[in-house]
Amino acid sequence: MGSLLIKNGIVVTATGTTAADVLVRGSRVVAIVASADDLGLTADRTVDAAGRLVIPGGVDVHTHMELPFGGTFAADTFETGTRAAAWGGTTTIVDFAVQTKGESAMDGYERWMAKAEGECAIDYGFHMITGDINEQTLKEMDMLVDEGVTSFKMFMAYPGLFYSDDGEIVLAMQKAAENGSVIAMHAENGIAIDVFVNQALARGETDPIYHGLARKSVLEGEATHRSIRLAEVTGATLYIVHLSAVEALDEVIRARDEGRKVFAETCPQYLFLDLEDLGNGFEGAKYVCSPPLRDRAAGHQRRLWRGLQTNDLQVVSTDHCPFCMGNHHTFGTQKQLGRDNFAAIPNGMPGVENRMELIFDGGVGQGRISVNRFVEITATAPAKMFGMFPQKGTIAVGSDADIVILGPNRTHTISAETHHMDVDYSAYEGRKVTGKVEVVMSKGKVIIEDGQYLGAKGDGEYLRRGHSMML
Ligand code: DUC
Ligand code: ZN
Ligand code: ZN
Repeated sequence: MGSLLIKNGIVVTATGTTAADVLVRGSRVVAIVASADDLGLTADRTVDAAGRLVIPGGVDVHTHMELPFGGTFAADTFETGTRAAAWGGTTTIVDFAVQTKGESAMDGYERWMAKAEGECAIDYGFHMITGDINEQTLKEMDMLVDEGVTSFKMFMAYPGLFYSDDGEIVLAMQKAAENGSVIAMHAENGIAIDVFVNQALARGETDPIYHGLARKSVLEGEATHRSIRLAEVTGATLYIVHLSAVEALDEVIRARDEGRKVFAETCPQYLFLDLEDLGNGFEGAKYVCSPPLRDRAAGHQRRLWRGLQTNDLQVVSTDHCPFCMGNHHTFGTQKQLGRDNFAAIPNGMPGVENRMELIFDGGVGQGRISVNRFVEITATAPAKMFGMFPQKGTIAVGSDADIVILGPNRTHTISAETHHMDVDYSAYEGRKVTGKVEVVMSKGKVIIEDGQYLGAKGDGEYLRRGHSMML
């Protein structure tokens, strides 16, 4: 691969904004200078970024390509999902490998490695979902850290599926504290939630809206509190995934005020959508995910934005886990599985392609956060949190040339007609956003330009992650 010069743009990182030229040689950034011309720097190719922002490629640390769930699979494969991510300005994902009950964690990891190998458009890493905590799994957690899987997702929800009880969580947290990995927690009290779910169904309340009403925000707060205290007694570093509720945020704020190693992400769906989207009969199935969308009037959205402003929330990821409303060409019927029973609707929604533009528009465009904070929460902090910085998440000499050129004033409308995710609806259909990803570079290769995908499957490589740098 040759050299490439990005000229005349405004280079934005988490810490600064400068008019600068960026020189890329091979897969890395080799110089950031005020004027390449003045220094006589040339390259095989020049890209003019005049009037546009030059930002680090997005890092989405929460995706589920091909996740088996509720009798089907998430609709995007590693091929289609990572390509869609690239279209939206994301150049790194961390997906979730799954250990099922009775299976060895290493076997689960290898299965997921095989699914992704040679398929991805962008670089990818894995967290491990530990679905069966036992002596062997605890040993395998050390082996996985050596493989670059330095974070383990546990579920306080989904009894009978991914659920771990408090004792299992303590054992895994003790191991994580010992080997320096991070526990990523799905914090909803699934045992209590299932009681409300079953009571609703017994009353004949089968529509998607009841998914939102049964999974009470207090029960997210309770589980968040419990996981924080379990992390306290074990010394583990805790990362709360997909935080959606004020009650959970308040627990995170309290823990951070106490100086604890507690971090949290939220997702665009909790910042832009709400409980009302779950209404409108079965149309609401599009928005069934867990935790559920929350009541806007109760202030959840407003508080989440404030959490991002105050750094009580450090990351925005997507929890991209799409299921079709109709039949998926490979996996068949998806959301329809729950037509008469909201509990049977596969949980999840699409978003990997929309995150950067939504947060730029709703965050920077609406004056809620600076452009530097935008870069921080979408790229730099996730890369630091999960041991990929400074290779990923910034534009610096020596970093991978994962770079996005974004037109800050270009407006477009999000739609399933034009998106690239392999799913038949958009959760943001018709939403007009200002700020458009125009050029995307992955490790020095231009993969999106002039409305065309120029990459190939297999461009993306496995990322052996290190330890978290957020401690
Ligand atoms: N939540 C979802 O909405 N989908 C997949 C898993 C999860 O925790
Ligand atoms: Zn989850
Ligand atoms: Zn998830």
